[in-house]
Amino acid sequence: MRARTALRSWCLAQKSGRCGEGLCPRPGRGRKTLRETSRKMTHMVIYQIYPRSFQDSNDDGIGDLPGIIARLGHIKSLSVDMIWISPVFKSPMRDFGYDVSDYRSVDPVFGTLADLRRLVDEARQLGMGVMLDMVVSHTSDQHPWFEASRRREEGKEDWYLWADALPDGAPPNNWLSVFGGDAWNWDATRRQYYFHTFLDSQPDLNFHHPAVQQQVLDEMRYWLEFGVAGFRFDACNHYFQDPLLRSNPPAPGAHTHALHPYGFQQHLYDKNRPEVPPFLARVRELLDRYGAYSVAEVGGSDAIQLAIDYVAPGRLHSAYSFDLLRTTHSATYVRGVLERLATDLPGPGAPCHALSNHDKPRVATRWGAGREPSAVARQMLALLACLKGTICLYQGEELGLPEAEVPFERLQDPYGRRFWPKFKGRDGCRTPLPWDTGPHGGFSSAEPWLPLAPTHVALNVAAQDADPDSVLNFARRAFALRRERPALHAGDIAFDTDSADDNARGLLRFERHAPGSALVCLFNLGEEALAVSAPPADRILLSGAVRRTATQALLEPNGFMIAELVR
Ligand SMILES: [Ca+2]
Repeated sequence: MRARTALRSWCLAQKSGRCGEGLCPRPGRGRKTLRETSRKMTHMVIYQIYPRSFQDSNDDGIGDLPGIIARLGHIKSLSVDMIWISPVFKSPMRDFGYDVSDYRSVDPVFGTLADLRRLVDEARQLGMGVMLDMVVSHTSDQHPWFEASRRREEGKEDWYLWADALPDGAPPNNWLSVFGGDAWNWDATRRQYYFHTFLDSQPDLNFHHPAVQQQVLDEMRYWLEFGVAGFRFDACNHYFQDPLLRSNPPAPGAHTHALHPYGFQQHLYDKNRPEVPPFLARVRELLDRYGAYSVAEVGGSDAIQLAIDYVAPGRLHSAYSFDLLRTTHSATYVRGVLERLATDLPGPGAPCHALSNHDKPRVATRWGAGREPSAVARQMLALLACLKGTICLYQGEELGLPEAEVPFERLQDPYGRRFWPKFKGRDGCRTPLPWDTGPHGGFSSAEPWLPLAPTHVALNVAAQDADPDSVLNFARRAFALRRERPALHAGDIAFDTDSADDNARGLLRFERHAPGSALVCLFNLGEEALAVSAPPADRILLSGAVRRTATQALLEPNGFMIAELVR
């Protein structure tokens, strides 16, 4: 029933020329194309761009929209369906765009609305959609809505979470900020505290207010009319807080290992609230009018369950947790995450898998155990290419970039500056991309906002493009294989029920099945070489770090093999 509703809505969008999904190879060919698109929404390949560090076009040391346009061919070469751009809205950049002061304009550092228009159009011509990063859990404190609210302007008094001080002047409860310290900041104008999950310059919107919900939906509608293909929803599980402002209970034992006191609490009341899913249903209703796509970011403990809730029927298309973005990567652990998603998320929504992003250390280092980053990267790219659901590739992952070391004096991330050196922040995965051997790796002729990592220079795109055996060309082959093989992009996933021993040895093994086709996918995530039975050579579709004997294949650490299954 839902698919039929979406079908009609999408066709209406086509008729009115408002189709913004950007994937239709022949706009106007209606229903068949929609069915193909709807199916594809369960297995997208998304490429995430952190625009400040992708490509600078005007030599101010900061990446921008014209820079992205100039490099669309690079993205297209990776069989990408969707481009997710981290925020380019107007912002004072306290959190580098994740603090929006105007949702309907492009920050001048990134370019103009016309540049974004051209990016959307040119990406669409290449068969790719452009997704914007909707950061609506909070705004910048420079957003006119917050300025009106702190003045108690009629109608906007309650658009944010305001609370009186306790008689002794303390904040109303024990809620803390993810970025450290109290989550309550005193506003001298209004003589009240306001709540902020992140920086004190990022006040949280009060989603309990009907006008706030409507306004947020209107901001989305603006961009859907503009023609974007969908949204990534930042901090999706932080939209609502307990209206009674109850204090969180302690998390037993966490005070011995959590980075800072935010981790000492069970976050029962300041996030993950039950009002989120009904709001997401309203979002989905809007998205379906435009055939638009959605991915939620879900953090915190048991984020997998939240992700499952957020992509239940009638809610969002997809969601990613941070469960594969942690340091832990044993075969037993990875299997547990994948199997739970496969079992508990039956569809029509799909999980989104990311191994790297702009918030976490690059996987080639994080899961590398000190090994050669390019070997780790190849295995991780092959793993991504084999996963059921949507996959998300972060800029530079296709080059096998290791995490960059950024010295404290060049650190930009406020989160890292606060907890240095125990926690070095997020700049190590945000450094500029190396494009060639020119100044600053061809990123910019000016000193970049973050330094280009010396370890990245030799891994530049031009050099890898010219080398058939490079990580980049491997990534192109891996994602082309995923696109060509229905078992890999749309098939079912199956794990052996009796493979716990294999998992304990470090072997992650699963099968992908589509009508008439079955593939086996093997990854050695352990520290020792592992022997597996060898399929005939002509059945192997992709492999790396494998030694063959007559009857066996030896998977070295970081070894992998994708082969047609012989029954
Ligand atoms: Ca620039």
